Amino acid sequence: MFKKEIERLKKEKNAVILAHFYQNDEVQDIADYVGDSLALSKIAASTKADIIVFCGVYFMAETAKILSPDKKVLLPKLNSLCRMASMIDYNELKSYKEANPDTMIVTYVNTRANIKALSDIIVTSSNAEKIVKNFPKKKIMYVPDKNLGTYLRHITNQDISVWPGFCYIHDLLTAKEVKKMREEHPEAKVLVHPEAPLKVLLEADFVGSTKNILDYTNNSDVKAFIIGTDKGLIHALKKQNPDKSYYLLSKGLNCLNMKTITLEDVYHSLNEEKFDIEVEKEIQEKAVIALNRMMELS
Ligand code: CIZ
Ligand code: SF4
Repeated sequence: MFKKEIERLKKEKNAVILAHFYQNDEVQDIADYVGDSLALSKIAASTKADIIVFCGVYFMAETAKILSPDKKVLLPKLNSLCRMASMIDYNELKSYKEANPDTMIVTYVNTRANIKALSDIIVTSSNAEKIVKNFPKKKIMYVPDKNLGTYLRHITNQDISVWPGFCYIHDLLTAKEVKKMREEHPEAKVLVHPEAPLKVLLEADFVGSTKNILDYTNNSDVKAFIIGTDKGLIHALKKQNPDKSYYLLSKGLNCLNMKTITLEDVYHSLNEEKFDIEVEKEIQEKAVIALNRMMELS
C-alpha cells in the first residue's frame, strides 16, 4: 500500500526520490535513482523536481540542500545520522585552520554543512584520489576519515595529515577476516571500501567506492566477489548481475544509521513534507564553493 501511495504523491508533488546504496532493499527499489553520494549530489544539483526526498543520512540531505537551496529537501528520518560526520567539531577545525593557515583543508563529503563551509574542497570516495592529485605541492589536512586519508597518503605519497575520525563499520574490518574469507571462497575477488584500515586495504584485490565496486564487478569476467562495504550494496550488485555471487566480508558491515528509513517513513515524508532540511544562508554560501570546486574537478 505504501508503494502505491508513494508513486501517487511523487507525481502529485513533482518529487524525486534519491536513495543511497546503503539503504534498505525496499527503499532502494522505490527510488528514482540509487547511487553514491557523488552521483546523488549531481542529480540533486540538476533535478527539475520541486521536492527531493533523500533516503540517506543527514549530511547527504544537507549536501543536496546546499547544492539546491531553492528546492525542498526532505529527510524521511531525522535520526538518520552518519557517525563519522559527528567525529569532527567546528571549533576544533576552525582553531586548526587558524594555527595552520598554509594547509589546505580537504574534506570528505561525510561531514556537516558547517565543516564544509570551513573547507577548501570536498571529496567523495569516488573522486578523492583524482582530486588530491591536483594539488601535489600542497600541505593537506584530510578530514575527518583517518582511514581514507591514510590510504590517500599511501597511494599518492603526498603530504597528507589526517583527522582521527572513522566509520564504525569499516574500521572494524581486519586482515584476518580477509584471509579467512579467501580460504572459504578462493575463486572470489576481494573488493574493499577505502574507509577500511590500510592493513585491510593492502590485502584486497581492489579498493574503491561503492560505485567503483559496482563498476568493477560489472566489467570483470570473475563470477564471485567478497564485498568489503555495507551490505546494502549487495542488493544493487545482485540487481545488476544476478548470475554472480557476492559474499559480505564481515557480518558487521551493516550501517544501522542508514537502515532506519522504511517505506512507511518515505510515505509520511512525502505526505507531510517532513523533515524539511535547512542550512543557514551564510554556511550554505561558503559550503557551496567547496562543493562546486569538487564538481569541477571530478
Ligand atoms: O560517497 C558515498 O556515497 C559513500 C558514503 C560511500 C561510497 O563509497 O559510495
Ligand atoms: Fe557514516 Fe559509516 Fe554509516 Fe557511511 S557507513 S553513513 S560513513 S557511519
